[in-house]
Amino acid sequence: MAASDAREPLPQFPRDFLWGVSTSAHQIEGAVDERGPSVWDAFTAVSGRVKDGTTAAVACDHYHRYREDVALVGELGAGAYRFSVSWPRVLPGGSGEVNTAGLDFYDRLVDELCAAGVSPVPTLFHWDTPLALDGEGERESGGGWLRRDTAERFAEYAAVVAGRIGDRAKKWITLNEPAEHTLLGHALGQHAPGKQLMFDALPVAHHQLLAHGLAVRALRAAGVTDIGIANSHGPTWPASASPEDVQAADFYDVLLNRLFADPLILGRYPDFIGQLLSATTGDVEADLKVITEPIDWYGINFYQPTKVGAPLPAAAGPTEFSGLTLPPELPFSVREIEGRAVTDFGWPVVPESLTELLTGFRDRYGDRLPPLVITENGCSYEGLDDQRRIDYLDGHVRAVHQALAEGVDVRGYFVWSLMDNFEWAEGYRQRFGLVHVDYETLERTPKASYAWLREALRAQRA
Ligand code: IFM
Repeated sequence: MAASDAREPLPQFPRDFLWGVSTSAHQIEGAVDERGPSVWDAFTAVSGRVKDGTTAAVACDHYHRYREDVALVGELGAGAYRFSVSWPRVLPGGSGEVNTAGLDFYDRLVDELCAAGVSPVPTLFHWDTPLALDGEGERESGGGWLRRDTAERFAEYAAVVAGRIGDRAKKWITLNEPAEHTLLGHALGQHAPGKQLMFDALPVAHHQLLAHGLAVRALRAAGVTDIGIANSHGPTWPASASPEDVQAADFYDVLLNRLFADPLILGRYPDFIGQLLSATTGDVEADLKVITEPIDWYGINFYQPTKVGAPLPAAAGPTEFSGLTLPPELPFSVREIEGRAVTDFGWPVVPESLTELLTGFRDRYGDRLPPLVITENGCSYEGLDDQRRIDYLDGHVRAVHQALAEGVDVRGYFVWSLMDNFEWAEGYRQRFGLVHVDYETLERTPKASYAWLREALRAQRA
């Protein structure tokens, strides 16, 4: 008997708990010639930026194979499918003229999901900013999300998409992981658009938050009533009790856990962030009124906790963390969490830290905290008989249940990802899917974890 067969059945969740699977446009759609270019197309065209030298030009070819993929979601028994809409597919120039064929694609996708009994959950932005908005000539000097009016263009785009699929898609997400897009894409330059602005990247965070608030208004004006945002979070553990390590961990906690959550939930930035922003961007206080436009729930993408210590001596050089290269001038250093299994990405597997995160959010934000939804959780492992993915998911689902038992209002859980896909700067090296994709033939093959989840969801419905 395989180890997974012997495990205890998962505890029963509330009947209306939402179970889903997630993907994003740039990572799966392909069909690059049938949309406008995004910052990711420009970024991946430069040799050396993606570790295996690939691009997402074809990816999983989901644009042409979406029926097969929706059938896989339906057979899995998931109640919801979280996908992202490609802004440059809908508006190739970022604003203005709509690409009707692109909008038609999402229309067909939503119809197909509804016919399969799966709720469509669109995310409006998952990092693929139209290149036209970023501005080739402005790479270092202020295009894209460094510009305030990108937030206004985003709200116009939100209205266009909601006008077409808002009648059938009920649950919406404005942005995915704006922290990663700010820090990896604009501060460190290891994601698109490849800007290395360090702390001068902060306006990118503010403009994404402003875009979120304006999009919430646009969605509500289009009749959408169920809106959230997906932010990545994880407990931050100081490497020791020394004041230097605690201070460094606090700093990291602000960047990962509070930079976006505080303004969204409390209507204010963490202290030093607010001061830095006021010096570089417009009327922050007025914008915060837009940013705190009420949302119906708050999405958390969770993968791992992080142990953080004081910066290492500069002579130690750059350090590797989660596939990133961290420069020594950062005011913190990431340390190894010892004694835990790691995924193929090297990420430590610590399921109980998800309970810690969720109860910590409840403690930090109290009555101001909207209901929570786990909008992403998953792991990269090779192989079709992926018992380690089953272990990971089993442990994390139990951790969510424990948070429920401790009184945290969690309403849903989405696995990242339905299928293997283009994992950004890693290329196709990290496989996060419940379904294996052969990138030569594009054949889809459900893994052992898919069968496990199908049975788990069946048991939840029983
Ligand atoms: O693949 C990504 C996704 O696009 C955003 N959240 C984390 C995932 C795994 O790295």
